Amino acid sequence: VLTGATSATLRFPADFLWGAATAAYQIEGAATEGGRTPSIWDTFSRTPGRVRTGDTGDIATDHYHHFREDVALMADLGLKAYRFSVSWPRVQPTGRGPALERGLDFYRRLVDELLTAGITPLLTLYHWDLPQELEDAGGWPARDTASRFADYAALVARALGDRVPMWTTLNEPWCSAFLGYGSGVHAPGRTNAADALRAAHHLNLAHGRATIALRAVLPSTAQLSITLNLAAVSAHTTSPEDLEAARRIDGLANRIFLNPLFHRQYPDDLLKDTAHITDWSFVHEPDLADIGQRVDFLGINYYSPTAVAAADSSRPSPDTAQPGAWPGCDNISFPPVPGQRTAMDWPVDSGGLHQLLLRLRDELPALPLIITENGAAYEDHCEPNGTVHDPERIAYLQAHLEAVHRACADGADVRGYFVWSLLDNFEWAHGYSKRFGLVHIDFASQRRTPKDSARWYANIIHTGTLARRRCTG
Ligand code: GBH
Repeated sequence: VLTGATSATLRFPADFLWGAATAAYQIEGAATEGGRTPSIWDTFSRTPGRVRTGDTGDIATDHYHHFREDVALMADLGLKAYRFSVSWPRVQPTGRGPALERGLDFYRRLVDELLTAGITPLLTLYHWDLPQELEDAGGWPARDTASRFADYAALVARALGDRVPMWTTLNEPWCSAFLGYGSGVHAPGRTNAADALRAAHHLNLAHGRATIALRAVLPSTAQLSITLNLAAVSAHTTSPEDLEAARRIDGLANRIFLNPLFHRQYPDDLLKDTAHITDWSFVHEPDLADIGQRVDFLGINYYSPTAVAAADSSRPSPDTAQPGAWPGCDNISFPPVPGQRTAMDWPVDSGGLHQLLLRLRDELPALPLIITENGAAYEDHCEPNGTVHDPERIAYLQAHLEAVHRACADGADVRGYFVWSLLDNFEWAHGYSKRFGLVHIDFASQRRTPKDSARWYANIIHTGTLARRRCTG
């Protein structure tokens, strides 16, 4: 039971799962070692103009060679859990056929190291690195990719199922579908609204079929999940036009995943709003039963809120919205949310996280939740010895943990929280220019140095309490 220990501190349950997260392409490097083949992110990042300053994940934080040191860092911080992803092309290079045992061995060693350190592994099967061969065969808009993913899931489960207790199928399918095939800002960089919607469905199907495959292989105690980047949507005003705009964005960001996953149907309004783009004939009747498999928890990634308005020429142009990422929403805008911003230019507002958690409490009352990502990039200033004082990051994390605590007190069933990210890393289209880590990386020397925020987080984990911020008026 959640309590305020004193009026000045907030106590979390003793079994709360405190962790940090990473993803394979963002940290591993060793892009051509051990028989690994290119993923769509290798191809994309090697294409001039796609990633800021031409950065690639070829070396990244070289975690592939530094994983023992990185697990030791996690142990120093007292992490209870570590969320990482498996690189599909490292363990099944063509996306089909037998496993590459050398690739699986890397994850066997990593997991063994974690278990020895008393850290619970939370394994994500897909954090955006589709084998390039599967993209060449059609990628996520192709139905077959869902079957390929289920086979890959079974292959990883057979190798690691005896020692990984927590599994996530997909990380943020919204990004894979709508940034990968809609706005083209993420790999594979395609821009077609109908393909983006097809991709979303096939990602849902991939999740469902992989969940069936995992249940068949894993021990009955395994906990299965999917991670969504749900949008904390709010209408800019209560005008009917703004409310309508918010409904449409909610459909494309949230209900396109939540409804098939938990109610075995796509929302009628979404189908209607997008009927001029696609007839949705790629949804076959049995798909919905496959998609709606039971999961043991839902992972939520949250960074900032999403204000939505009907397009209005008197307002500044859309703020965070990626053109093309929202099929059929050309007359909708994202008015800037006032207040502080991170180095990503994302607004800071922990109220959105609280709002989202209460919505899930109301709509999916029996479902345990885990915050699988939350964190912020800031312009870190690194001293010559590697030290980084990052009070803004601490303030961001503090505010969001308070929001989680408040949501729990209000009845949301949140079981854990993972900071994005353990390490500074390859921030996708931004390359290495944005730093989200608790631990600073000197990319020239690969030296790791915990930032002030890492020490602060370690203390929270150690005490299980958060000192409430002084009210500064
Ligand atoms: C996560 O994505 C990723 O899982 C992680 O790998 C990444 O490093 C981390 O966050 C930090 O970026 O402008 O229309 O796209 C978060 C992706 C960012 C997607 C904000 C939605 C706003 C809407 N989200 N974005 S839009």
